[in-house]
Amino acid sequence: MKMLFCIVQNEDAGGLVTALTKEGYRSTRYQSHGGFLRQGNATILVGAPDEKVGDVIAVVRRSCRTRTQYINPLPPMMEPGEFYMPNPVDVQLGGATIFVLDVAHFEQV
Ligand code: 2BA
Repeated sequence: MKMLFCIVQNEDAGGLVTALTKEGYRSTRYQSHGGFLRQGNATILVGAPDEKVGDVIAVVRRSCRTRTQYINPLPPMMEPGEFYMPNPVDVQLGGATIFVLDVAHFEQV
């Protein structure tokens, strides 16, 4: 058995959980935050048999899309009297970041 950690954008999380459920996969949704942008995203945990990992990833691929986000970089160190006009830079987000881990033991009691 494997555990998939799928980090996705909030906008895609609801649709992904719905699609997984429709395909017969159970999932758990966590609210999480990215370390770089410090913005909310969602982490979806999916426990699945080894042979279904590709299928789960296909569902994630169908449900999540890439978006561009514009951010203002931090201002540089400046001397008094200098003026800084930030130029927004674009950052590509997603579709999804997926980690697949081996599950040593699984049981429901
Ligand atoms: P964030 O850490 O907020 O990163 C958001 C986006 O910023 C990333 O999109 C990437 O395009 C960019 N980015 C991240 N770190 C960067 C850096 N050091 N330099 C330049 N650009 C950087 P994604 O790659 O699609 O990642 C989306 C979210 O997935 C991340 O949000 C983070 O929450 C998670 N993630 C991605 N890679 C991870 C990893 N290796 N370990 C744990 N979480 C990861």
